[in-house]
Amino acid sequence: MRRIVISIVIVALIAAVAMSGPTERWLGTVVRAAGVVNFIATDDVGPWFQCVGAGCVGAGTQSLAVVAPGTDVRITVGNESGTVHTFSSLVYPSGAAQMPFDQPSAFRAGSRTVKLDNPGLYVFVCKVHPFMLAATIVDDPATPGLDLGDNISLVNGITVPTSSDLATRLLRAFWLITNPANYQDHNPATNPALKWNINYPAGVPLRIAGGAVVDLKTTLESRYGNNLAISGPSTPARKGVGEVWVDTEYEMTQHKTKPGTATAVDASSWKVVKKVSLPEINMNNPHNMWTDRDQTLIYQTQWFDTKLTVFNRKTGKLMENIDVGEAPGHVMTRVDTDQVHVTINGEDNVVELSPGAKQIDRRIATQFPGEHPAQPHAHWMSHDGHTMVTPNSNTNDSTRLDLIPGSIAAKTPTGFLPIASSMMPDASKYYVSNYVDSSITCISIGAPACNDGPNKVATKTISLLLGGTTVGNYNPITGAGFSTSGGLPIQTPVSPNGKYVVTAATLTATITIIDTSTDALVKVLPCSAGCHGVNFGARKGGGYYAYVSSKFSNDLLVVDPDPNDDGNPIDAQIVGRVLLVAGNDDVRSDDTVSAHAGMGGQGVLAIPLVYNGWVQKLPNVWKTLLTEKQLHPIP
Ligand SMILES: [Cu+2]
Repeated sequence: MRRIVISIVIVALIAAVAMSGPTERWLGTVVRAAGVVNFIATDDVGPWFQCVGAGCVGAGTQSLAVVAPGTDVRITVGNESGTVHTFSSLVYPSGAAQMPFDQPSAFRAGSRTVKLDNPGLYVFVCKVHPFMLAATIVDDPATPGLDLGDNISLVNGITVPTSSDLATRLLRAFWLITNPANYQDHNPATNPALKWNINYPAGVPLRIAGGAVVDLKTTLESRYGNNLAISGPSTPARKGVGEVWVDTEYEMTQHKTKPGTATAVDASSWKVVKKVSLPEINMNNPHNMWTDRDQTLIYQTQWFDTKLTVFNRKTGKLMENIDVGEAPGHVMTRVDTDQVHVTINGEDNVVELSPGAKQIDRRIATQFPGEHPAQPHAHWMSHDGHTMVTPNSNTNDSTRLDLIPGSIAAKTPTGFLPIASSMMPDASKYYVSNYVDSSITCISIGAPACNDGPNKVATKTISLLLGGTTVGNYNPITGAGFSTSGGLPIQTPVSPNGKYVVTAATLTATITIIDTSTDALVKVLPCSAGCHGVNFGARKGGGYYAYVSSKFSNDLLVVDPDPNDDGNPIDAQIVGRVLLVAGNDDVRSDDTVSAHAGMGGQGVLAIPLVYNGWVQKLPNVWKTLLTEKQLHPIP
């Protein structure tokens, strides 16, 4: 009798498991938090917003929660991070209550909480460090599958069905970004098959537009494939001049707890020759670099800290480590004084430091009194050192600073989350990349200089994603044109001769090129996962290379933007791929790489500097390596 009862119980249990289906099996580990689900901000690669405790879902990411309607989502910034952050809506169910969520400024310590009432997908981003992501699915237990909702809205207003290509592209990007195991390894020594796989959780049913229930992994793999072939390294046929430095911001070394190294590539041999990790200061997320007039010092920002760091380019020796403010973003020098300018990305100003960054000379506000802090990211400086422009990631505008008096000359609206900028070599106009809007704003500095058909206009918005015919022609519903557009653009330098603008777009993993004579998008090239940084260096014998780094990849692309030197970038092409991994050759290094080798490519700096204003002030030893035209980039 007793045996029979046990048998019946076992049969009933087996039946229950069989009937529950994949949803409940996957959700078996999930606590549908009824109170609060917690994320903490970290400086660690992948789980930058790390989910902790009840409601977190271990699904190949540490940044996802599944909760019941009415659950609070809480972000805490504490000792796990060295700087300030925001926890801001990027995506939410269309029309959801309390959305979009944001803060007036980035914060250093404490918590912020928002209640999620409506079922659907919510993605939060740090507006200072926009690769920091957290996702929460609010699931109505009464419906089958995890509720993504019918439509999602981006914080800039774009609304698409959850069945659309854009919706699943964003899901794919979330799994890529938050798990370093999903990054692209282009090194045949560690990835002999040269395949790239994103590990999606299996058996996760999603309830999408119209109530259809689809499997997450099956849907993403049928739309975008998986275990895809990627390219190994290749050497450009023509040499470059000098060195190319890349912030391999995610590379871990043995004697540091914080990620990041600076990697130098010799532009003649195309080999990694130096890696600087500075374990003595636990260098934290080195993000962007510049050099002094002598091309001897490397100015290095620590984006998840408060320091500008200076080291000797030849020896790697630490020279200075100076407190400048929260989340120092980008750094450039002023050609007339050789002073150093750093954006304080977590705050409301830029700092001007003495040559060598031995002391802070001035602090210049990036907004008017009473306005929200601008939180400026990648600024640019003019050829004469008198003008600086900032993209203000917190206020959706750009500031032009007159550096002689240290005052604001103009503020101009941009698109959503402006992140990087660059200026024409004659300072006639400048360009700002708008991250969420996937566009570039052209802004005139004096007389109208932006081209709109036959007319000169004060400002112009150039879409990199939508509305184009042969390029910039993405259809967010069907996905057509994705690889010939630029989604989520970041660094965007103008070529030293002022002919074109090369932009790294991270969502599409593409490189877009704008012709400055028309201010139109003319060319799109493929990039690597997390395409991020661009800067120009000298091509040996004349012309330029654009060097392009990618965050979720360990390669540096060498782009020849104008192979026939006619000033028209329509023939631009990728001519080489350099591994940012230290090889077996002699590499000067101050620590041993322990994880994420060569990953996290962000700031790019080519030595010698080739931009108008800087190139004329190079030491003679560098000038002799350049052509007359390179030494005088504009007539
Ligand atoms: Cu942040």
